[in-house]
Amino acid sequence: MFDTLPETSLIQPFGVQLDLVEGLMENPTRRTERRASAMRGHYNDAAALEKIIEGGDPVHYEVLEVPVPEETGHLMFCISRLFPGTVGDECFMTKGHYHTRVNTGEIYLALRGKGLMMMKTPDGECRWEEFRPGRMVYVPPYWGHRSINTGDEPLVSFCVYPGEAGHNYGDIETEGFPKRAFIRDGSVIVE
Ligand code: PAN
Ligand code: ZN
Repeated sequence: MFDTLPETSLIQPFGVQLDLVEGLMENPTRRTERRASAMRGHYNDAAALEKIIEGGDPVHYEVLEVPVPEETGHLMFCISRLFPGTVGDECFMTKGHYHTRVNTGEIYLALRGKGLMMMKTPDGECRWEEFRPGRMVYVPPYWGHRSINTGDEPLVSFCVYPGEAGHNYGDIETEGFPKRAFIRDGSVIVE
């Protein structure tokens, strides 16, 4: 009945309840959290980050998932909740990554809060798109991506990406992104 697709596992269909008001996955089977201490090396003001770590090392963001096989044909999906705040005057953000399989894209649907999806290519081209509830952002293949919370409530987004994508954090750690987002005099500045 099917063409041969040897590397794709057959699993049972399932549904997952999302709370679109709070921006929560109600029954995730995996929760990954990153605390401030996981963000060393990413912010402009390293001393300000150390103060936040010394002050209790709060959760910076969390990722809620019901994992499926990380294989071609499957679609990974998750909800990420990035808390509001600044390190110095730089907005809280995720580490960011390229996909290990660089020719895989991703769809983000913003559910709650306000922010930016910052994207870059390996040769340094940089673009960003606004996140606000109901807005979808398409991250094309090859683009590294990082979420940034520019608001004062959690930035919640739902994302979907190919099962085989994988995450490459090392290259972003080395390269950084050409642009950052700051709050200055109450306004969001990207520079
Ligand atoms: C997302 C991200 C999630 C957390 O699921 O993994 O928002 O960001 P970091 O992975 O950069 O810590 C995604 O882009 N997956 O491919
Ligand atoms: Zn991704």
